[in-house]
Amino acid sequence: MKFDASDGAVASNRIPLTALEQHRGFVDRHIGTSDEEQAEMLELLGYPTRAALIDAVVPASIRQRAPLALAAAKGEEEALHELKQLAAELRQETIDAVSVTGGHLGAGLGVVELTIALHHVFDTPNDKLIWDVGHQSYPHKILTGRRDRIRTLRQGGGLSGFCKRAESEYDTFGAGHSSTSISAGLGMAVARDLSGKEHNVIAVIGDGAMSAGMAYEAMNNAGAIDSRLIVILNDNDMSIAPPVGAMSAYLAKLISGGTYRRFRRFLKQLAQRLLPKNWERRAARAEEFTRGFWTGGTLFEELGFYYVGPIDGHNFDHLLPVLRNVRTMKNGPILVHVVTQKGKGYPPAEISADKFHGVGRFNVVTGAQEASAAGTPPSYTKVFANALIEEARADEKIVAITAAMPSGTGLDKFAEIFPERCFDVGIAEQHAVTFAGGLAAEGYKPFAAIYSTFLQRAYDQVVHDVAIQHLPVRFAIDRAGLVGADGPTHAGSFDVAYLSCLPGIVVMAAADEVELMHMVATAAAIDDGPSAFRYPRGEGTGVPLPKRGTPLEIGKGRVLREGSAVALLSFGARLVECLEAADQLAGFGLPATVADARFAKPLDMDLLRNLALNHEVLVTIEEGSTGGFSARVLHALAREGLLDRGLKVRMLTLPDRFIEQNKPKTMYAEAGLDAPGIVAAVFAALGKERDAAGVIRLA
Ligand SMILES: Cc1ncc(C[n+]2csc(CCOP(=O)(O)OP(=O)(O)O)c2C)c(N)n1
Repeated sequence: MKFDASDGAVASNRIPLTALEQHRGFVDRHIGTSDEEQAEMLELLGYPTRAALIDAVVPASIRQRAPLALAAAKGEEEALHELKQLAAELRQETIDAVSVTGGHLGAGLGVVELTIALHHVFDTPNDKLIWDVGHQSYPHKILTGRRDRIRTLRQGGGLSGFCKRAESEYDTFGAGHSSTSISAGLGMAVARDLSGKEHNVIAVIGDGAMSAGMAYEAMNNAGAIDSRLIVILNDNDMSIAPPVGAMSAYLAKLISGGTYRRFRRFLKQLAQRLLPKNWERRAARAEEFTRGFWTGGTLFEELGFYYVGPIDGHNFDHLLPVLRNVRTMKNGPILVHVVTQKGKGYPPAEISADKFHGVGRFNVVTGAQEASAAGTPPSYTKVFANALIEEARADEKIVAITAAMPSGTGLDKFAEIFPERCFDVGIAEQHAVTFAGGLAAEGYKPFAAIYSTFLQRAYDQVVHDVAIQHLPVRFAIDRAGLVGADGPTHAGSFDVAYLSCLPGIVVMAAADEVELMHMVATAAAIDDGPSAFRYPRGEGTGVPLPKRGTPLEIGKGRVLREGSAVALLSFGARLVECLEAADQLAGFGLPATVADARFAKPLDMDLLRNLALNHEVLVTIEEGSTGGFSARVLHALAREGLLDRGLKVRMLTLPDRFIEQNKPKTMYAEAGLDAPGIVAAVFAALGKERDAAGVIRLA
């Protein structure tokens, strides 16, 4: 089989992945070589060419250090060798799978050895292993019975891109949002103690996730409860972007301190000279060693944790003895500080700025990701960033805040131009909102750019620190509505419901990218209370963009098309579907008015009156849950008596269930929020149905 670098068809996934030069040389040499030549070269480069261990391995066999049936007869050295071979294969399989599905790559590559070591040492799933966020869990999924489905990752009907209890007994706690693992682990540890059981609970949390308040709340509580809980701090010195804050500096200090270097030197000597070749014995010595050797980690020790580390998370000689050691320790919470490299073993990831945190489909050989087609409209995120930059040029009080998502929110672009006016606060949405409140209290104009789903975490801060005090914090809410492959944990379903019930807030949704620009300008101009504007993931509609947005009249919608029978009232980016539905309805002799509400709060009462009084049917459409825009419309109609004349109202919202990952178009179709869904709702309101041939008949 051959690599074809031109079309990205990868005929074999067995690439040596130890160094960039090696990788490049390999690519050059492999174009046009025969299968035999390739096999020879792989052998020479040290890539495992023996029977694939990964084909047969399950956690139990990893634990026996005997992934191959015959391995029981082999020595310890051989077993360790097999774990290393397994690591190479697992890394390879992860790269190959993500090249097909897209998803989170760098984080998983960084924990390949750690994943194997954890399943090797602990009795999973009896011992409970919890992955924080879950974006690094692909190698874990491959090892725990899901290898055959790994190329369905993040696809409709496929494996989730995060840990999910319904998916496997090895996924002990669902995640997607960060920094929950220690709390969940502590709950499980206490449940174990209450029920008189003995198993281990292990939470793996990244240094980025360690920047969130929840992690400290959990550690503080764990120290007080003193239950036996193992926390593995996976420190790769990266969040999605480089980590920020004092904790990251503290961890760097621990790693650069003498302990880490001394320990590495000790183990190296142990491995090379001091002891016989038997690694079990070496490991046993290291176990003893761990008990008294480490110092440092004072912060964690003050919180009540027994601190172990830092240790090299890519070296089984280091990982296995330490994990064995902590497995047998009977005292309270333990924190094992493991140092890893994000993107480890895949040169294109290792050298990229974000270590391939999240990638689209890519060519395994070159690492090149699929580019969007030429002429694709800019993303809403990009339009937001550019619009905010323009506003900030005109008003020096404008500042921007992100909670560890500089590239995801587009604020990396803002920071390039206004480094002093852009703040990455870490994975700390609650703090981000109150921090913005403080800035607003002092006369600045903060834009807190936070995804809809992550803003959920900061709800009390929105209510208590911003809304009650009428502080003009502007919430730029990206990823509004269904988001596709990331699935229900990341869907932006609830923000309209949870924001528009707050007194004094202005809530907007952009129908297209020009509207988004206007809403950025509107929010900049609102200086007497909080405001929010939401916009979806992905590309805009391609409308021509002005240089700068124009502030909108607060609480005023717009009518795009007039019709006499039906009114379609859209809030947000389903407007395109409404226009298409109106076309279809016109074909059935049902002329429709199409309006864009722009504001869920305050509502445009003139517009509502007009729609309610002059149409037989009113359909509202939004990319959000019940209790949001439509609920407010219905409430207002009822209050004004506008329902009393028999107006037929239908409210199209997301259904009352979590929608699983798929292509956004499919998800919206499933939710009935596309043009056919809108047309069907109109027919249903009129008591008509469309038959299979598309002919309308009375129901
Ligand atoms: C509450 C919340 N905010 C933001 C995110 C987006 N997010 C996903 S992974 C990640 C970085 C995590 O860094 P770290 O824990 O160090 O793991 P790494 O990816 O470096 O392995 C962020 C910010 C999230 N999942 N949850």
